[in-house]
Amino acid sequence: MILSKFVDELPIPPVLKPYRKHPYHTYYKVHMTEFKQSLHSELNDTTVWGYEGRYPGPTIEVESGEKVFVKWINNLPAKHLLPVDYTVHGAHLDVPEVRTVVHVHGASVEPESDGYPEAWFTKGFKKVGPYYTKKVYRYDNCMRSCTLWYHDHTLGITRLNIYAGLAGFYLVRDQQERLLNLPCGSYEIPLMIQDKSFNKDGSLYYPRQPEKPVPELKTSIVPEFIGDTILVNGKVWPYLKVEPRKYRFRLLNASNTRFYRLKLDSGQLLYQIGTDGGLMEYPIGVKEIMLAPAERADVIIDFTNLEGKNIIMTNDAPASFPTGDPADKNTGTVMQFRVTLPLSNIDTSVIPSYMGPLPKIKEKSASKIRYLTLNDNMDKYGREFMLLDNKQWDAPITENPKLGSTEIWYLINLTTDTHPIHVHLIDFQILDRRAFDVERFKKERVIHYTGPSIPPEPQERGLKDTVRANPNQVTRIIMKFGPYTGLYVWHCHILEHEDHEMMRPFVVIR
Ligand SMILES: [Cu+2]
Repeated sequence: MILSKFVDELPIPPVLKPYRKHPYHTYYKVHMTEFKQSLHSELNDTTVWGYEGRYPGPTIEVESGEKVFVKWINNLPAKHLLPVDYTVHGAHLDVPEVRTVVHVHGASVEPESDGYPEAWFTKGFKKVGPYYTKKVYRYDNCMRSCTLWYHDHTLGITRLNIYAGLAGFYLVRDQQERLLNLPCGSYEIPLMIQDKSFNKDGSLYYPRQPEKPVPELKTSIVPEFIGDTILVNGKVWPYLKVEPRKYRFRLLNASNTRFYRLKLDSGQLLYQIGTDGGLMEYPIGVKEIMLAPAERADVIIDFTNLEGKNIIMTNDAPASFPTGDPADKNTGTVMQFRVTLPLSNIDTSVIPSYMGPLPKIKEKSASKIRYLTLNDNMDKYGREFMLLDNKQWDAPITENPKLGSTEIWYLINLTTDTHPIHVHLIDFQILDRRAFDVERFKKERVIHYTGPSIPPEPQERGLKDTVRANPNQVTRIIMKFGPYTGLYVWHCHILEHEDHEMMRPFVVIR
């Protein structure tokens, strides 16, 4: 079933209103529920899960330094919307089927409020996971202005909870950003890009078995999920009417597995001004933007003098990445911009020539180097799965950085996939990527480089919390751990990998 393109208008999630606002803190309540929503006008309404009755959830906007408290409330039904595999870690039959815990991706928060995968809770907080500590999360928002997102992070069912709709934007603002005179108000729009597949009746399709089924299981996790339909802000192939002027878009890949290489079919440039962790030093004009799951790009698109034009945002990344099938005319199409609105005011916003300093972390400031492999392995059902440092989720903690210390992590990818590796709590900088001899490494456990050190791409030269670790390469990242101590996680953000052991705890120690 192929749906028509550009028949529905792009929805823009509303900004969430606080439950209470005090001079020194703000308090929100966010309910998770099941409901029906129209994802395309040719499709029956789809049962989804969402925050505050909508998918994607409302956008949470905070000021840098604002103390924010959020009570995340699970009002979901007891039965999951999607097929649960009870054999993956944390999802066994000894726990309730529907569990939630919320993580603000990219935020620096105390460990009790980070949404630890085993800190889950059920409806009414009736049952809670072993690491659950409290109902109301606290966010100090000590970051600079940046594009973050909140989403579910429950052990063993993250892929299903996010696919069901549990995701939304979380924007941090600050004075530095305001002084830049970027496009704002109705000219600043978040774009959450996802792929899904649908059954004929309009319900969400998520596979019950991999291509090579596991006969002894009714439901088995799949190694990847590749949808045949692209949605932006919860609408299939939407259009957006724009004025002939500059717009700022917060691009987010919130897909389970799919990567996007985004372009405009007009051939015009996208002006990237920010990465995962906020504004870059200088804007860069780029023809295409690569986004792995969970990566963000803050871009300005200039529609000036394009009155009457229709511009399509396209995607040409293969799925899975990088060796999977090429995008087709459906998955190669993301959304359409229609320059049909009259200019309501003179556009005085700018693409700044300089956004502000972003000091590089020096390699010699690192006190610890960690060599961490990305492996594939086989589980007891004969399913291929991916591991970090060849260890499963339950293995003893091995990454234990000291508070305030700087570390360099060598991500040594021995698999054939690109894995978007996400580290909680901190932002990092990418040092370089370098080709190496994988077979020799497997035999001798020594890195033999086969190519020169490749600096990060221009679009990655900013603060990052998710990095593409490509096959046959060592990807090096550098970061300073703090300001909190305690238990966090790092993981692959391909959700099917994350749920199937490609996640590890780490602890920041005093
Ligand atoms: Cu992965």
